[in-house]
Amino acid sequence: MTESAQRPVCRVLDGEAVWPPPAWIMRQAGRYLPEYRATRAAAGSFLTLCYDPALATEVTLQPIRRFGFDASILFSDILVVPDALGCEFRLDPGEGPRLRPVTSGRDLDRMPATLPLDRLAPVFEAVRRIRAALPDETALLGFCGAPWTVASYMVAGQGTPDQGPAHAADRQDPAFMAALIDRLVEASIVYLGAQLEAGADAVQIFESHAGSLGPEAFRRLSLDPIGRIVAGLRARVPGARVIVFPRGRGDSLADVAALQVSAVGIDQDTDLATAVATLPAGTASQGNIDPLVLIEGGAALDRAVDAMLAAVRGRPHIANLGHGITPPTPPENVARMLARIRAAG
Ligand code: 1CP
Repeated sequence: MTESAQRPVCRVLDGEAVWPPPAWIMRQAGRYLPEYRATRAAAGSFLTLCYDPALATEVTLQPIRRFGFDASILFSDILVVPDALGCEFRLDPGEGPRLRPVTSGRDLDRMPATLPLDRLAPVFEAVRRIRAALPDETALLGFCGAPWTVASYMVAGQGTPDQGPAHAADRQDPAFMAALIDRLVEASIVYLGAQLEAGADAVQIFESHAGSLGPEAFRRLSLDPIGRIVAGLRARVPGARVIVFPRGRGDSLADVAALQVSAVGIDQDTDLATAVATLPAGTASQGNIDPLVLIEGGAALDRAVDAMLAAVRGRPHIANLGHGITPPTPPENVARMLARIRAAG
């Protein structure tokens, strides 16, 4: 049995410049894969996939079997946390996620004070099963959404282009927004801690909607709460490896690194060489190939891979996209990208 610390992704997260860099891609289990679409159709609903340990294990392993990525990410969603808090997450065909909105202190009072872990037991069971089924050298990543990103869905009851409803709630009732964020900080510590205890090697915190926050709000609603999650998690699970992905915040990566994270995720709108120069030597980077170039494939993809490799040579890096893979991506382009990374001399 390989020790967790020997898995290449873990070595990078522990600060080692592994070469060629290990690779996985965000949303690697998903609609671009015919086997995912088939399993989802048979399951009937997205939430069944999330809450049935056998099905969650199956779809998590599909991209590992097909491509042999260096990391596997638990198949679930950031919105299972609000679901467990009573917000009734739904994803109907052809629509985005829907939740029962939480817009006031009174709504918060109706929510359980602490995250009901029994409701999420199938997720932890999936983590145990995935770890048991994975190749020894493949790392297993757990995840959650950062408080601001999750709060933006909870306040609106759905996805929004600019997180307008959450910004309005923060302006009109900052005490409510602070209390909602605090609740999510506590829930995230407990949730990620349980994923690590079930066998995840590391966790990623997705701050997908960091880009719409101004500097003051970014510090208050994103950086500070994420910092409290990292510290709280390490108090519970010493040495916990944490990747933070502050999408749209290429200007603030050093501030994110200062939260003592293991790695900072970098989106495709950020110049990789410039970004990594702002990180401490021991803080790993992750990213940042453009998902659109992965759709295109061919020579354009080869150039993007080479540019990524050139920007991170000599430092701890995990090869990835700058955001999630999208449904029109030909799976053979993923294989081409991985082969080129692995051939890097
Ligand atoms: O089959 C389908 O139609 C479901 C599409 C889908 C999938 C495949 C959703 C609904 N969630 C997921 C899985 C998922 N979501 C994973 C699985 C692991 C993997 O990466 O393979 C992860 C990590 C997430 C995380 C997630 N969910 C984020 C953060 C990352 C990101 O992409 O920015 C966000 C913002 C969500 C919310 C969500 N869930 C689903 C969708 C389509 C969305 C975004 C919708 C929106 O904002 O309108």
